[in-house]
Amino acid sequence: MGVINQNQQDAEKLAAAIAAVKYVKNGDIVGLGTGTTATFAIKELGRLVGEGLSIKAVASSIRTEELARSLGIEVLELGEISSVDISIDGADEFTEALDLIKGGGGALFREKIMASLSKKAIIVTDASKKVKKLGAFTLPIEVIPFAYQYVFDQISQLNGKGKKRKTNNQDYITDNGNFIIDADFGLIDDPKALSDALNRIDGLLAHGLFINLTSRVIMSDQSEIIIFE
Ligand code: ABF
Repeated sequence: MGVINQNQQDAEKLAAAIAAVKYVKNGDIVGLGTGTTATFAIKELGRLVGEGLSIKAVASSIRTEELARSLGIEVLELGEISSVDISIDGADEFTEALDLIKGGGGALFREKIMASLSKKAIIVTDASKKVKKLGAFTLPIEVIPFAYQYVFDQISQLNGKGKKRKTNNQDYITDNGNFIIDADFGLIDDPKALSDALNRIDGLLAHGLFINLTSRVIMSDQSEIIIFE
């Protein structure tokens, strides 16, 4: 991607993030997502906290937690919270039905728990993430290491072409100490059916299909903010 396109995309991410942060109210427990778009929202929240906004947060990854604390945002333990007022997170793909693929950044399990706890789960994106059908982006699947081969084979039986995620030739390890399989299912006709089938595999901790977990997608397209809900 050229520099101009990158700048354009960053401007879109920032605009979507600022639009989403406007929904945060004083006293809210806010779920903080992971990724470059969510980072714009976290920085904006940090700025508002500096101006007196009073919120507490939960974080969907260790890097997000560190960033939030560095900006003066109080972060609570995700595992000790029963409900999140509003969460703001990114996505890798979304459809107008508000089905998502998430997990390109590797934080899908905590992101899914956070979305499940959220009264209002807002997704922030630039226009490049909107698709008619999910699946051009390979589906991230978090797997407990000793179940790796079993889960890999089960994914193959569902016609998914899996690949273990690597960084610098080493196995990618999630914040939870697990592997990720990026699985290519082609374009997905029935995301709910695939999600249900994956949920039945023992040892598969979480997959990146988010179905019925999103209240609203705020997409910035050039200078326009478009809301899907
Ligand atoms: C998280 O970060 C993920 O679920 C998704 O994989 C990724 C999106 O990142 P970005 O905003 O950098 O495109 O939200």
